[in-house]
Amino acid sequence: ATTNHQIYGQAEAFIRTCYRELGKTEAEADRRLRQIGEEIARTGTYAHTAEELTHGARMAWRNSNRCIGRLFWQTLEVFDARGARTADDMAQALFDHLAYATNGGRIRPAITVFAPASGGGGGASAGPRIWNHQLIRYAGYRGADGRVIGDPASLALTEVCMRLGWRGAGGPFDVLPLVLQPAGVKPVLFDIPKELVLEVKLTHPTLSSFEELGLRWYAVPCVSDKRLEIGGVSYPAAPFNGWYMGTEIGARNLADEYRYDMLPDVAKLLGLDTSTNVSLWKDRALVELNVAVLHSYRTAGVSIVDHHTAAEQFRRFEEQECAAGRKLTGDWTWLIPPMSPATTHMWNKSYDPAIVPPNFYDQENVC
Ligand code: HEM
Ligand code: NRG
Repeated sequence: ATTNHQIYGQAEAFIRTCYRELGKTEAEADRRLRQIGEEIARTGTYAHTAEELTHGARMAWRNSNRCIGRLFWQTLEVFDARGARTADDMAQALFDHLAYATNGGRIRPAITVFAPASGGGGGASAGPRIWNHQLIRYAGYRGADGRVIGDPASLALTEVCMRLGWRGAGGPFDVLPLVLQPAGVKPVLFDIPKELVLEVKLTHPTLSSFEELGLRWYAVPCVSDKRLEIGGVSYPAAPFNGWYMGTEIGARNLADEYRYDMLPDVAKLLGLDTSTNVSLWKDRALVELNVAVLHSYRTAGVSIVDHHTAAEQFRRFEEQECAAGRKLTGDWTWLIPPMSPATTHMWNKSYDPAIVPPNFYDQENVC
């Protein structure tokens, strides 16, 4: 359990930095901290102003050590959904988020922040939770023969959804429903309206038979199972999105043996010799699959970044942070892309893995 003293200490560190970055005076920070001190003494916690919430969420993105996309941290749109009480309120806020973020394919980074958890005074609450890993993700079903149809990463959540009454079509790309749990009550399922789920069918710029693989992916990656912590206050439901880096889809989701495992099929399409490692069939299939992902998103007018451009943008972020007098932190193992990592500048560097608040944290799965 966190003590009032600890919360105040974290609030103070946050408010001082936040107010300095926002160009406010020391006197304003002092005044606000007296108010926060009283509120914590009275209730065991405190509520952020809209301005603190917005800048705090942007700082959390800036501090996300695993994220190569941080150059754009100041453009994050922050939706304040702390007032959402029911599962219906939550669903509406998330539908609005998806519509804003998708924007017809010109994806806009955004976060929706639901009510905080509260440790203290007026009744402790673990806060609301979203059971989905991402707002949009494909179901995974285990067939009678033991093989998986769809995304094996979704097997557990798919089972939970079916136990709660959901019936999937049983295909490889069925979008899972939202599983939304307001504080202290049971979760409720919501199908996401089709018009809010933009998807891209995968084609290859020169191999016309590629589309026969029937591959597709969704436009908006929106991670919904992290806990956002700002100034000692925890927000267990705070889904955020940016756009994809192509390798996330082409080198992991569709390529990993424990995900869609498509490299053998792509290699066959390319006529490669899969009987020996030295043909480098996996590497060649990987390149063409990733070419197809980038080509398809571009052609469809859906925002996406290749890993070389993303690395250049991250280098500019490094320079920007240095110029702002802030220490850069990062997780090298996550920052390097899963294809051709040695072609990026990150390869030959090391990064300080310190965790600086505000930030996004792993939390226990609900299911
Ligand atoms: C992780 C790119 C926006 C926070 C990542 C990863 C990539 C990435 C490639 C590694 C994912 C993996 O290996 O599974 C991008 C791009 C963005 C973007 C291209 C475009 C704008 C954002 C935004 C936020 C954010 C808006 C938060 C406000 C994070 C966090 C992680 C992460 C917390 C770690 C996720 C985890 O632990 O699973 N990002 N990102 N990113 N990003 Fe970003
Ligand atoms: N690798 C995951 C998504 C993780 C977050 N990636 C982003 N985040 N691009 C996948 O679905 O492949 N973002 O906020 O843009």
